[in-house]
Amino acid sequence: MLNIVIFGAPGSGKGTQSARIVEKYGLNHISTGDVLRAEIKNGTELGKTAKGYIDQGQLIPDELMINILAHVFDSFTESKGVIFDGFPRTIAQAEALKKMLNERKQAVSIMLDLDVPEDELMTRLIKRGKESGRADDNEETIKKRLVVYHSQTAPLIDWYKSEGIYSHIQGSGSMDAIFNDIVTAIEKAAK
Ligand code: B4P
Repeated sequence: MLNIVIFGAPGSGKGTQSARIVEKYGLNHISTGDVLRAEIKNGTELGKTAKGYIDQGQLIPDELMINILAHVFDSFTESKGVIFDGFPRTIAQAEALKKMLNERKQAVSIMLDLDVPEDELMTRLIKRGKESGRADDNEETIKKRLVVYHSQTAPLIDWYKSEGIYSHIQGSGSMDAIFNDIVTAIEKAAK
């Protein structure tokens, strides 16, 4: 099983690179952001709850996210492995992911940290907001998301370093060059 955590600040390219990884390695893909946006679109109770947090640039509560994750994970059959895109975003989520995989006799193989300078993140997300109309891609909310990233999510870098599966990826540059670096890191981890 090749289980990958793709990590980075908002707009670092997690979704973009996940699509390429899925295509190359035939993995299942869990994007917690996509799951939440689908719930919002369908007007479910979960979607209504999630919208309140997302529009404020906040994270959805851990317990809710962890339940969603286990539910999606268990829906995969005969999987070659899973790419976790946008999960975990807190230490509590990382611990829950480790426990969930342990219970299924699995583990995370590698954590890819897409590192992008903050001014570039802002430029990318404002552009995405204009193109997609995503409500959380406006300057005010992006600033809040970056604060949340630094306080709640970035501590995972040290957490995964201590697990021995951390891999730094330069996340600025061409999408192809970034993908090449990702493939090199995955192949090294899979040896
Ligand atoms: P996500 O949907 O995970 O989105 P993201 O972090 O904003 O973007 P991503 O890194 O995937 O960037 P992308 O590839 O699209 O989260 C949204 C919200 O959901 C969160 O703020 C939170 O509220 C909630 N949420 C999600 N997961 C949660 C969790 N586990 N716990 C609690 N809450 C959770 O790239 C961005 C843009 O840059 C795109 O337009 C792309 O085309 C462009 N781009 C990508 N790579 C580029 C490159 N190399 N050069 C130039 N542009 C590039």
